[in-house]
Amino acid sequence: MSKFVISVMEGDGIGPEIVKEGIKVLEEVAKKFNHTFEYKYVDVGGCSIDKFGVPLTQETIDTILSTDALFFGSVGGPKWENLPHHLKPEAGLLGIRKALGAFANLRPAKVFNELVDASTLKREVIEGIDLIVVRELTGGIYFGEPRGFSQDRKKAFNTMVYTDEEVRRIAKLAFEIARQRRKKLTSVDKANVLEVSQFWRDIVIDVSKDYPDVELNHMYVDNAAMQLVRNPKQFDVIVTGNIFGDILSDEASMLTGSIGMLASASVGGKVGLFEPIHGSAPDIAGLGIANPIAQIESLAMLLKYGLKLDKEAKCVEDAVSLVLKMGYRTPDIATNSDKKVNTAQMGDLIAKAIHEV
Ligand code: NAD
Ligand code: IPM
Ligand code: K
Ligand code: MN
Repeated sequence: MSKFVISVMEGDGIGPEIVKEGIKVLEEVAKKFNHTFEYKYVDVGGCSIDKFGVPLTQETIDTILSTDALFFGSVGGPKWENLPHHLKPEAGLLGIRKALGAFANLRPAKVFNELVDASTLKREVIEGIDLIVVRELTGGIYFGEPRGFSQDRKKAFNTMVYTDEEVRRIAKLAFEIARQRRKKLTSVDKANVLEVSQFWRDIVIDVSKDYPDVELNHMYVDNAAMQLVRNPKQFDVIVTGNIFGDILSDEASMLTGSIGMLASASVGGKVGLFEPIHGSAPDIAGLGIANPIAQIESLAMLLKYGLKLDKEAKCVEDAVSLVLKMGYRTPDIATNSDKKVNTAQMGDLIAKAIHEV
């Protein structure tokens, strides 16, 4: 029997609705495998602004740093949209990623056989897809200085900057991941236009010398966006910078049927952060229809990468598969013949399935 302390950040919009389902599933994992999970609830984003006036406090950072992993919902929404950038909910999320040093964001896109028809793409294009986007998460244009508006507001600017160390460490991690998969790495950049991308490419090539067993190719980001829908099966591991990874992973999510399916792990720092790639979905918040699977798959990543509990992680993944096989679907992934369920029902089914796989 082991005891773990998890920080839990429900957040805004659908965040609390789906994080609750994740905890429901984790409690069944605890029973099945005889673990104890202690939870420390924290606020980041809009909920933190409402309580403390800022999207992230030092106390929240310290609490998270004292735990074994961070299970994170989503932040943001129209209520806080007009705040200055450094006070927006999103700044809280960027702040916690940076504070943890979570420089690598792993976003796997795997197509469940049962959901092939839920995708907007043709069956033959997506059947059997298994790719992962490795997104650099604490550098690039998101964090580069200088940034801001000119005083007269006639100009605004951001800076895309990468250091040798930042590119090298994410490249190494991507090669390591590729080595354990199908040994194919695609580095995505815009080296035909941006110096920072040429720099990225040169370093990736340098790192590749230590990985002769991994096949490396380079792709411009505009072409990569096109190739992802034309022939996504050509990809195994994609490594790319912060903003390109943000965009390409939302695109990749639609291969799987819904953005409500795609989980992520932000690793490489002191404490891992595990969250779905989607946001707070203000358009469906409070309706109880959000798909909790991306959040629950993020829990599987927390168990695997955050706590090194491989069996437990696999059990959660298998439970999700089983419920999908049984034909249960939230509205975002439902086709006509499916058994339609809401958020809480989907959570209940997966929690029960933990004991059936
Ligand atoms: P979004 O990902 O919140 O929603 C995009 C669309 O996908 C919406 O139509 C939404 O209903 C749908 N969707 C998302 N998750 C779903 C789920 N689990 N089940 C069913 N449908 C789902 O992106 P957006 O609308 O561009 O952004 C809304 C807010 O979320 C913004 O404030 C944005 O900054 C924030 N955001 C936060 C994160 C994060 O916390 N990591 C990520 C992305 C966006
Ligand atoms: C994501 C989100 C965030 C990002 C925003 C909300 C800061 O889109 O997690 O993908 O751009 O990284
Ligand atoms: K999220
Ligand atoms: Mn995003």
